Amino acid sequence: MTTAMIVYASLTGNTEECTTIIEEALENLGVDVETVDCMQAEPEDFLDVDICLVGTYTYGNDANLPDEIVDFYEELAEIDLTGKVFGTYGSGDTFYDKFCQSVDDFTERFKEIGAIEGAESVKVDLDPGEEDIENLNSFAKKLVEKAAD
Ligand code: FMN
Repeated sequence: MTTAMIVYASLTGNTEECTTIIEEALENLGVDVETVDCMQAEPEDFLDVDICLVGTYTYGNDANLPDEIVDFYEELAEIDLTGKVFGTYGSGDTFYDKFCQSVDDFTERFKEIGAIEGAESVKVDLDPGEEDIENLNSFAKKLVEKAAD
């Protein structure tokens, strides 16, 4: 059975909503999914699954990572995920210049540690609408297909 772990950060619930959509999509595709809040997650746990996901919002004056996910981001650099499939997603606000910068930061970090981008990241403007839901479902499907390659 294909396995996945989703690590997420969400302050006002938008990224959490995206997380639930992805979790359900993966489960419907027969994937065994574990979803963990970033404050409870350890990067090493990604070593035990086929698909690694991070969902995060973007915050701060300079498009900073949310405070609660900084440790996870830094510790992620210490592990080797060569050959594992990853996907990133999150909510932001197009009002800001650096829309969903934190999603891009995690994409880069995963690439640095050897993981393979299984699907292009999904960036959602505030809460997920109909089109976003479709994108999140197709994101989940692509990740599963890539993991089966
Ligand atoms: N969104 C961005 O895309 N880029 C930003 O630089 C950014 N900075 C923010 C700074 C502040 C002070 C606040 C309140 C929001 C900012 N946002 C930014 C918007 C949040 O990422 C957005 O509200 C998001 O939906 C929150 O996700 P959550 O509901 O999962 O917490």
